[in-house]
Amino acid sequence: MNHSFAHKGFTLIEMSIVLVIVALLVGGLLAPLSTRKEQERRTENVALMEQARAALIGFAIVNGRLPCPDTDTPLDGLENACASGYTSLDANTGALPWVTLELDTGLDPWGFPIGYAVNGAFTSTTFTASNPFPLTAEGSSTGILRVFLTRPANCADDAELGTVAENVPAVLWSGSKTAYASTDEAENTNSDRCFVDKPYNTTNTNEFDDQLLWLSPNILFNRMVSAGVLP
Ligand SMILES: [Ca+2]
Ligand SMILES: [Ca+2]
Ligand SMILES: [Ca+2]
Repeated sequence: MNHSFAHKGFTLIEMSIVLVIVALLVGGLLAPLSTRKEQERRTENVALMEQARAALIGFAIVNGRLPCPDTDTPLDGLENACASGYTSLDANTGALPWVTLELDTGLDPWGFPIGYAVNGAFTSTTFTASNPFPLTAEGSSTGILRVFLTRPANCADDAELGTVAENVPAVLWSGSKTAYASTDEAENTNSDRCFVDKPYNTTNTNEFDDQLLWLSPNILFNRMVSAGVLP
């Protein structure tokens, strides 16, 4: 009796094996799905920031200057006043002034505000012969926004190696999905004039998923000259 009964259904061991196989299959399918979803967000984020960068150039052509960051709490999307010159390593950092730029949103695909830093020299309302467009601001040391491959030992040191970009008028960045505690990501949230941009990395203690874009002073200069808004 017992013998034939045992073969009418699954034994506990058989059930366990089936459950393990199902769990493995579902897990194997879900992992690539979440990876793909994350990659979609990253692609969408770059498109958002590229749109913001284009809006910055348009704003500069119309107004003869770049906007200042939004620094209100809570953010209202409108630029706040920023310093035109620099006396320290502090930068004009805050959030993208998306309302001032007439953009749909100032949030990245993870729901966090897109960061925006601007060199105050480019927020001057009028560039004249005595106040020229600061294409060659390199060397004045303070106030110039710079992007590095890894966190510089000294943000003030112009001789730091691994410079990706220097003398950029504006930097846009997103912390993306995770606010990692890596030192390179910390460089992007400490409100000074130095930033880090490097390849996506999920290795423990060296994580980096921030996304950055910056405005080339040469492209901005070229577009403003083409539009006839520089002296
Ligand atoms: Ca504001
Ligand atoms: Ca991050
Ligand atoms: Ca920094």
